[in-house]
Amino acid sequence: MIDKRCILIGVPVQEGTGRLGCDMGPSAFRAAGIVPALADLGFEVVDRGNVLPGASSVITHPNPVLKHLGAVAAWTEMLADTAYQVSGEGLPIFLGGDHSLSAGTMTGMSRRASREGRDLFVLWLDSHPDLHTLDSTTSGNLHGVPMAYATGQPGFAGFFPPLPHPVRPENVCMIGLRSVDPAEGMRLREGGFEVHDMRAIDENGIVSLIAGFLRRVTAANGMLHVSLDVDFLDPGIAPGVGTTVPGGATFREAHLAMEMLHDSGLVRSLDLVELNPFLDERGRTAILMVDLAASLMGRRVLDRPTRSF
Ligand code: 4U7
Ligand code: MN
Ligand code: MN
Ligand code: MN
Repeated sequence: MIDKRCILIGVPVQEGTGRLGCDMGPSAFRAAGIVPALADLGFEVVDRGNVLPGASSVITHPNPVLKHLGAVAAWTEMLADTAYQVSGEGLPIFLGGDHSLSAGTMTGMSRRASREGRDLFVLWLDSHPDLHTLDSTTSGNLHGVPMAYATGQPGFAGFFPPLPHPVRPENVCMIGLRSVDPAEGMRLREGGFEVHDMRAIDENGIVSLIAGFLRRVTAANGMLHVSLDVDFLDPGIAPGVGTTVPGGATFREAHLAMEMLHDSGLVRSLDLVELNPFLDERGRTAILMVDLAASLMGRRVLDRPTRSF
């Protein structure tokens, strides 16, 4: 039964960030016990191991700051195919790796949705919107571009793989934003995205924000992809990430979001991204991310084991 099978795909990409270490992410998720955590919930867990991209070519672009464009394009192409295929066999969980991997996973999931005559919706839990284009990024780090690519913003054609099924910005809900660059802010204001920054969580509570979006997904009979960036969480509870931004989601806000996602029954695929085990403290960030994934997959508070680190 497809909905009782989770398929783990390790994606050791780190070319999208400015610092090394995300390539160890998939190993840290396994060491933190992601397989038994899901198996305990009654899932058949298939760990496909780590995937690798095909050979990358050198791609030149007028923006001189871009880093590893050819490599990230190759990861994107491979992951779009992988996400499409694997999502026909179970619920894929992509163990990153940096957030550039979502360029591929959203593209593949969007193709899967279209194949089923449905629309892909994306819940984006991140302190950043990752809405830079290849032209607007000033850091050149391509973990800052996947949302722009997947929603068909201009400037990717000829550099990234073609995008037959762009995600509609109206189908994207971003929660947790607190670091937005000027070019991204412009796209957020004009693009049609549903956007809730940290202040919106403070003022409304995360429940009403998530519930409102889930109602829209249900009404549209949508397929839901969740992309969870470690930096959505407050760095005080999740230090194992390259881009720490103060003032993030609390432990309970994050778990509550996951619990609501589970109850909705709408989630079809999940990215766990940006974990940098080199920067972690005794595995605590990896363990928290595994526990959040378990909450999303149905673990209830009363079943939750106490874990130390
Ligand atoms: B992440 C940034 F400038 N916007 O483009 C950039 F603030 O996947 C950060 O969300 C990108 O962690 C962060 O480099 C990408 C920066
Ligand atoms: Mn991100
Ligand atoms: Mn981020
Ligand atoms: Mn990051």
